[in-house]
Amino acid sequence: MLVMGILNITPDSFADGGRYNSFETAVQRAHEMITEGVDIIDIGGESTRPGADRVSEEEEQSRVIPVISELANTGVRISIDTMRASTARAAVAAGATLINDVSGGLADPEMLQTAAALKVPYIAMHWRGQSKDMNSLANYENVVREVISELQERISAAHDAGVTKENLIIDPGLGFAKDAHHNWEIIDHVGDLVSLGYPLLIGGSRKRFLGGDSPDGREAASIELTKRLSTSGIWGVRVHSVKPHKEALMV
Ligand code: PMM
Repeated sequence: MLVMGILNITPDSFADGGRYNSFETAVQRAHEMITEGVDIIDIGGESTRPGADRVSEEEEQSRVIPVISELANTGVRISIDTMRASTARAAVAAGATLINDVSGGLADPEMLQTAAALKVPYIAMHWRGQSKDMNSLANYENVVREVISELQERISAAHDAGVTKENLIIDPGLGFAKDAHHNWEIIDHVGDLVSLGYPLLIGGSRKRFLGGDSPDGREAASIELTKRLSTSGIWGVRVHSVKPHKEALMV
């Protein structure tokens, strides 16, 4: 199971906003993660915390591209966390080798074709709308069934656009248009998602449903979640701290 380390180069991400918000601190954090054995570094320049405003394409790219270029020669796998085809394209040109799209191709009509043309793995996350609106979209009769069927639509759309099966990874998007109960239902039925036959990524690290009174205060619960998922057949976890998750998986 892979450990994807989060590097949010944003002033306002919910767990680590502002912490790595300069070129120097971001590159330093990436080198720390490499030392700790990270498998993939997921670099994002736009916060997706509930209620967040969008940033411009120029602002997003000016945050992430210099850092990706700087890290390209380290050999570490870099994914670009973006909903924009143009940012995905620029990031892959700079050295990223995976695209992580929290909108699963819904936010930018050019994204799926772009991912197919770039021939890099593409992560399609379950998403129902922009961060500003997502809390009001958390309505389900059967969250597991609906997330699976909406992900199946994104899988079909990705294949129709030319993304190959080998290059497609899926993610149920914990916390995106989902309340705590929805997230736990998904975790309880993670096997149903694995059964879809695509590598599955789970990003629960430091999210509110884990309890605790601050993102940092959810660290122990985040590691417990990784341990719980470690026997479920998932492909990877997307986490803020690398070393404790690698150690938990080794045990
Ligand atoms: N969560 C966030 C951002 N990007 N990408 C994927 N694939 N899955 C997630 O669950 C996910 C994501 C929000 O968390 P952050 O603000 O801590 O990065």
